[in-house]
Amino acid sequence: MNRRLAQGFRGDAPQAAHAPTEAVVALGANLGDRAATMAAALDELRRLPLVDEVRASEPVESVAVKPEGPDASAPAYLNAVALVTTRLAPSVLLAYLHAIEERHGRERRERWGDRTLDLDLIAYGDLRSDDARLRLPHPRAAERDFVLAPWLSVDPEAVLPGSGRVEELLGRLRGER
Ligand code: PH2
Ligand code: MG
Ligand code: MG
Repeated sequence: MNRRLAQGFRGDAPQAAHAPTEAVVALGANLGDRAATMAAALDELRRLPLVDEVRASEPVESVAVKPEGPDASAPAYLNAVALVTTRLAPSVLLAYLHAIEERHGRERRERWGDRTLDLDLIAYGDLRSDDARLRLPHPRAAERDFVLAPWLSVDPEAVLPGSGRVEELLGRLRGER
C-alpha cells in the first residue's frame, strides 16, 4: 500500500527507480524513554515507502561523547545500527530520517547536545559524497565505537567505504585506547 502510494498514482510522472541499496543508519538517544523511542523509530523506518527490509542490532549503552571528549556526567546513550535495504535516493532517505527525528521531539540547540533521537546516515551502498548536505560515508563513523560495534554485530563482513573492514576499524580504535 505505502509502496504504491510512494510510486505515485497512475498518470504521475514516473519516479526514477533506484536499484535496491543497503543503507546503514545509526540510531542514538540519550533523553526520554530511549528504548521505546528507538523501537518506534525502527518501526517507522520499516514503514517507509520503498524500504524493503530493516535489520537492526540490539541497542548498546554508551557514554555520551561531547566535543571535548567522553562525558560520564551527561545522560548515557542507547545506540543501535539498522541495515536498511531501500530504493529511496539517499537525499530522500535522509529527509525521512530528519522527519522521524522531528516526530520524536528532536531539538537542535548545540552541537552534540543531548537528544531524544538522532538518526545518522552512515553509508549508502558504496556511495562517496562530499556534498555538504550529505557527506557519505559519515565522516566520523570510523572513530565511533558506538557505530562500529553495533554495525559489526549485524554484519560481520561490513565494510566502511573508503576506510575498510569494520572489524579492523573497531580493533584499531579499541587497541589505541
Ligand atoms: N552522538 C553524537 C555525539 N555523541 N555519544 C554517544 N555515546 N552516542 C551517540 O550517538 C552520540 C554521542 C552526535 O551525533
Ligand atoms: Mg549523530
Ligand atoms: Mg545526526
